[in-house]
Amino acid sequence: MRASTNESEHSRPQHQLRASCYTRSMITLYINPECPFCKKTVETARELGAPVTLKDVHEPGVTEELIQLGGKRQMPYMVDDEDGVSMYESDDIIAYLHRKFDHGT
Ligand SMILES: N[C@@H](CCC(=O)N[C@@H](CS)C(=O)NCC(=O)O)C(=O)O
Repeated sequence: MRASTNESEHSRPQHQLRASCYTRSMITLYINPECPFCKKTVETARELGAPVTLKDVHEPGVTEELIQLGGKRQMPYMVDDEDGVSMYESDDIIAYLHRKFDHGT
């Protein structure tokens, strides 16, 4: 018996299709890749096929940009240019991404 019909194989093309609906990224996530709060936020964005641009605070100028936009040095921080929404707090960002991109359930 072959294990060729598992869930992940079938769901992958759907994610790709969803991601391809967008011509450009409108969500920016300011992250530190080692930060567990950032990791779970990025993972959710990937699972949902959300069009996200990641900005790593280790890169020159990114921390300054984050503080200028949000007012403090804390990661993750999300900016949604399309809807004019921005926020700190990983759980709030994850809930927001689900509301905006999880059309499956
Ligand atoms: N409650 C916040 C906690 C976020 C947090 O503690 N982030 C840490 C990195 S893991 C941070 O921003 N530290 C400040 C710094 O690295 O300068 C969340 O869930 O997003």
